[in-house]
Amino acid sequence: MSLYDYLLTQDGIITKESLLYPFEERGLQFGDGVYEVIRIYQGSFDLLEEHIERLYRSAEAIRLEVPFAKDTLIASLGQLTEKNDVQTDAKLYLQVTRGSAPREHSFPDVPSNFYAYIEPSERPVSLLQKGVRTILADDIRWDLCYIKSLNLLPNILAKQTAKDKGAFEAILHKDGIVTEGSSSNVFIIKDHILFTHPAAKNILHGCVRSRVLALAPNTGLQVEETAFTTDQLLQADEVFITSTTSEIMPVIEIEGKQIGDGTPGDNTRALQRAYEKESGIQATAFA
Ligand code: PSZ
Repeated sequence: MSLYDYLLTQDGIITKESLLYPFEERGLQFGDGVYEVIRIYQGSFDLLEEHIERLYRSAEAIRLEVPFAKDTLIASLGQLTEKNDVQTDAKLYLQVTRGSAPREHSFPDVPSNFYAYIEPSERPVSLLQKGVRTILADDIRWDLCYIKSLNLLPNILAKQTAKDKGAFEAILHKDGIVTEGSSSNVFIIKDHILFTHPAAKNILHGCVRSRVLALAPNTGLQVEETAFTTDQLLQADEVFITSTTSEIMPVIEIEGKQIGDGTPGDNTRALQRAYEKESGIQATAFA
């Protein structure tokens, strides 16, 4: 048995090797489903209710039933961490798909498939300290990116292009307006004002994004949920991206152009510290 070998399904907790999906699974054939990634710090979930709320919103938006009531799901995820004896920093992946049935585009009359599993996941401490390089890419996705759907081809292609160019993330823009990253939300700071794209239908409403917006006034920043252009992005005093596993990740370069003096800015650092405190992280990356 390896670390964290148990997963949760609609039929209870089983071992990973006993999960057998039929070849006609709608997640596999259509990407017909939704998912979540939830942070675990030292065995405890972070932002659990926020992620569960978003899961149900995503599922409802594609007329998909989650095969648990919310409180049952939260309790079962707790049992999963206990069964796996999770003590470390980790992440939980969960997905719901429209079940297994002979391949036809329209909905089958079968139950949803659900699974959730846990993997060890260390905080990217060195990158959080130094910051990351990014590229720009066209946002070629559909209109409903607030749905955390399994259809991630444009995101995957943008991320691979970033990786090929030695960058950590691709910052997406539509007609010159920055939307979000391939797997993150994007923020800029200009003259002590924090800007990020509004929580509209064309971006994912990140759980870390919400926490950052709540913490920002305490660090002396004014908050504006207003979209900005790629020019404003490149001219910003500070830039960072956020996600469950990347937390608040400073961006020090975009398309080879340095942001500020090329090191993480003071406001970003203050937010990173506030974030660690808020999520109950014990070992600080910013001593
Ligand atoms: O482990 C990883 O690489 C993760 S865990 C979460 C993400 C990546 N990304 C989530 C995400 C996203 O996929 C898009 C398109 N926009 C924003 C985010 C940030 O969402 P939260 O803050 O909820 O993780």
